Amino acid sequence: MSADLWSLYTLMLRSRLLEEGIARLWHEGRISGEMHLGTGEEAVVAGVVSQLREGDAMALDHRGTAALLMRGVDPIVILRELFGHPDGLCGGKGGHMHLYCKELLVASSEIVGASGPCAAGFALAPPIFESWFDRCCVFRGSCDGPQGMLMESLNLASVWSLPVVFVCKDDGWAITN
Ligand SMILES: Cc1ncc(C[n+]2csc(CCOP(=O)(O)OP(=O)(O)O)c2C)c(N)n1
Repeated sequence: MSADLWSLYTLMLRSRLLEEGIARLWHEGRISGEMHLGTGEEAVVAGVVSQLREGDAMALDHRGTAALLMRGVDPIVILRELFGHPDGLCGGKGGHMHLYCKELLVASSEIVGASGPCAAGFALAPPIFESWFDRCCVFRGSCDGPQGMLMESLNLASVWSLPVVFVCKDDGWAITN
């Protein structure tokens, strides 16, 4: 994917418009449960996702909608998922915090810090599954630092030279909405 300024801006704008639509639907009570959006984080996500190649994996946190959209997932399929529709991205069972896409090698988790072990797992997979993917990037928030599993993932990634890029979206907050 080209990383020129217009294509980066397009990724960011599409994501913002989709998430503003999701926010409206959620405030109208048409999407159940909590809602965690990536509004304001579009730039860092676009910058990283635009550098991914085919075969790269992504491990996402509880604000994964933007990364999935930018990676190429159909926004309608994302919306269907949030509505709990069987034709949604995860059969309507994942909701907004447990989005995954097998074809694009993307997995997410609401558990703060859990994207670290997920990414290390992606990175350890190739010897087992024979070049299943090339590299992995992991998005994490700013409050998962004290999470043991994140520290262990960073440690393993370092000592085993795993092909993982850890991206901290530091918004200065640790808040759920
Ligand atoms: C292990 C764990 N502890 C607590 C929570 C509840 N929780 C959900 S989001 C959140 C804050 C996350 O902050 P940060 O990682 O900075 O991301 P932000 O929401 O600010 O984007 C917390 C504590 C959780 N999901 N998982």
